Amino acid sequence: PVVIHRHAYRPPDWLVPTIALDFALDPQKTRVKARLQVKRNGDHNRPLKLDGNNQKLLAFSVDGQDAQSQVKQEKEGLVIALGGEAHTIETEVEISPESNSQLMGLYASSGLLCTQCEAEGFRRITYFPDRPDILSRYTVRMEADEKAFPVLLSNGNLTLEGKSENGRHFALWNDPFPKPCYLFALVAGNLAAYRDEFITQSGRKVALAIWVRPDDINKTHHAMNALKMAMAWDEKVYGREYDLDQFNIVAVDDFNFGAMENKSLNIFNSRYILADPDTATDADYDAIAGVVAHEYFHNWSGNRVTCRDWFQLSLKEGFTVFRDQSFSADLGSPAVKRIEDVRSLRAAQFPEDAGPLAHPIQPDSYIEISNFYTATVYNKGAEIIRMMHQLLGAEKFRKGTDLYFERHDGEAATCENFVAAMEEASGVDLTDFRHWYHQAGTPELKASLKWDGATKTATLTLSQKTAATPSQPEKQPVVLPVAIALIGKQTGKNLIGEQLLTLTKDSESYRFENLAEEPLLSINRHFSAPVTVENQVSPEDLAFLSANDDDPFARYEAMQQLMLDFMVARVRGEQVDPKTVINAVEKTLTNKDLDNAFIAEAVILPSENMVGEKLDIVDPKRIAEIRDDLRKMLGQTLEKLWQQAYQSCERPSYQYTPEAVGARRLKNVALSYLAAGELADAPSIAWLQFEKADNMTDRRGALDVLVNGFSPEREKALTAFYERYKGNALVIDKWFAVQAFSTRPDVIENVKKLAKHPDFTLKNPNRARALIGSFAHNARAFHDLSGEGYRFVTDMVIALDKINSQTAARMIAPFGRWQRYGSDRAEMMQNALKRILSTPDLSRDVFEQASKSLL
Ligand code: HT7
Ligand code: ZN
Repeated sequence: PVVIHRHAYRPPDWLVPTIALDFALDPQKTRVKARLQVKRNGDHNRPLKLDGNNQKLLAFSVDGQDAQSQVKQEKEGLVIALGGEAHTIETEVEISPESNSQLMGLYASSGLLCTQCEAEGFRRITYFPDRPDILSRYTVRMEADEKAFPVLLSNGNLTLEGKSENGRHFALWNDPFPKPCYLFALVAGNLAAYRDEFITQSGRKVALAIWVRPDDINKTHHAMNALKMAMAWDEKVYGREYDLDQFNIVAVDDFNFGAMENKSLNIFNSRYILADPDTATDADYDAIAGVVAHEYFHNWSGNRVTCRDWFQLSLKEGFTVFRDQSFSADLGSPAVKRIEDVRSLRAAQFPEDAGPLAHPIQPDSYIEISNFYTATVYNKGAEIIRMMHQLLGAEKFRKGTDLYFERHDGEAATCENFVAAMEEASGVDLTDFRHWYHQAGTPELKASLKWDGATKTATLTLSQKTAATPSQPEKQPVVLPVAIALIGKQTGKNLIGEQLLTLTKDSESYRFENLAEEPLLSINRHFSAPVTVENQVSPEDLAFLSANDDDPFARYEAMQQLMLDFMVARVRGEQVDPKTVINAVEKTLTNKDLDNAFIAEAVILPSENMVGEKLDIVDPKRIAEIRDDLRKMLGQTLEKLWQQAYQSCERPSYQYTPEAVGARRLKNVALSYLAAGELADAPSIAWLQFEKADNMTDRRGALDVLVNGFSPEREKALTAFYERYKGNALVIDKWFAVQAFSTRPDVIENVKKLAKHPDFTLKNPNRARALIGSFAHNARAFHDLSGEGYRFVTDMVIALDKINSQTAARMIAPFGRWQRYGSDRAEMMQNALKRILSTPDLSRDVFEQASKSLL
């Protein structure tokens, strides 16, 4: 397979200032006519190359003359020599949306026709130079059967619609903003709109519509509210106003990703739009608001200023994730939001950075760009923007983004353009900071604090080290903004306020004088740098910090560290006393100054994977036993407190307010501890909650607990849940996922049975992820020594690759961590990868992930 290198970038030989598309839509056979105005870019005599695959070429002409005999058809496109400076190229192709199971290009989903073009889907619709640095003005004509496809949408403004022959109708759309082809979109189908409007800061009225299946119209209100809040927030915080008269969102059931920011026509996986209390959990509500905001924010960070090439992906994605995270933080509790974001960074990105698929946020090369829509490019990318925000301060950061948007509006830009704008607007030198863009791996930050009682002076030594990653054996020090405080060991007072230390070298020392008392170190407050911290602190001091640190995130961290150290010591066979952990949990649970949402986050144990990351050789079974043991101990010892918490969080009826969401969160955490304590009445409490729940958070919380046990209530609840929601795909996804995540030893047999359930299909990515993706992240089951877990996921990846290679490729990463396991498991994991690689006609996507995972 061809490897694309970052340094091989060359400007395009030909530009395409305008394109007119004409679609004769039909699920089986769609005809696409395209008229491209092409313009030579620079002084050269190279031919015009048009990317294209999966389509039948019916006609090709240059300047109105048939040129089928001159055009060279290659495997991945067309090549034609052109004599002049500007020409008109016309093509006609036939494509089949219905047989497009890859869900890239134009495809059918539950009776709709829709497109997905990022990253390289446009070439599956028509022949075109499919690269993001070619910006074109689009006019689109679409025609379809009026009964089957009454709604016809594309980017920009609707300029004309009307009837044509044979029960067909048409619509004409015109997008005034030049855009790369990955932002092109079209939707046709029987859709209903939930409408609203937004008045921009300059007084322009924007018509908003969320298009869904008519039955789902009442599930769109939350998404619409989120959209309006996001529009107002972007004006207030970034000065960015919406630029067209319409903004449309469409929800589709079959989608490879979360959503897509096509200019003025965002297309969403329906799981990130549809919500009502009966079917969506509080976590779903949060995710919907976050993704709606994310896609909307792309209108500036991604669309008005786009990416020059796909190595710049983090330019739009890292920045936009930072923007959506800040939006959600402003909407609710910033501390809880930060905890959630850091938890997912640690769960998804840290392992990626520590394994064979590690890459910088600007990768050096790729085989298939779809494999680089990763936690690194997105979430580590966001952390890197966040660090710039800290180093510059909010005001200069805003000056930097203003300059960036102004300077590059209407352009395809680079990450370097962004950093340069930040640097220029702020006057802060970011030379060394740029290493973050090209260096993979999570830095380890070592901290040691020495106290001199005689002089009342503390000396803090910070040092950093980044372990080697594939193809990067040597690492340079990176710029680390480390927020610290010193907390008095007696009084619990913050002795120095918060200080931002900027570590730029391998190691540096800092002195703090005239301290009133011996201090404890509060480090990497609010997770100021995306690092792991190595800091020898006793369990007693961690417990003290967990109760006294004035930064809520640091309190959470101290608690997590305390629990993690305990579990790691137990896995290593050390005799450690759980008393300090139990007391710290008790103190947090009974602290009246803390809100429920925070308490819930703080008392959840670090995941099994987090424990595994601390060990040289991972034994998932032993880790699970130790973690279960601690949960049981906490459940039993603090039974009364869990019961109190549970009762105090009960509410007479469902409300969607931050207070009510926090209460439900703590209530369900308390329930899970009661169940972990194996208390005789836990299943009946859970069943009662399940039965009388007036919302999905409580129903799902009860099911999560029951599914791990052997009580008769388990089967009752699973059956009742299925019967209640059959036909509702998004909820049935939960039913599959809950079972795939079960901690019961028979989970593998059950999952294999579920793969044969009439509702299971590999064709729908949400369903495939719900069962296989969830199971592959159920460490104790996936890594079962029988090898059955590996075998099952391997079979599924091979089968899924034929249908949807992008989705299949995303399931390979867990195998790539084989080096971390004992030889018995490692060998089976390697064999699984080899079996995948020996499959005939493997996709580029799966080949890249599996071959890199074996190294
Ligand atoms: N920018 C969007 C990326 C995306 C995507 C990428 C590969 C394959 C399918 C896809 N669907 C959407 C999502 C976002 O970050 O907003
Ligand atoms: Zn994005």
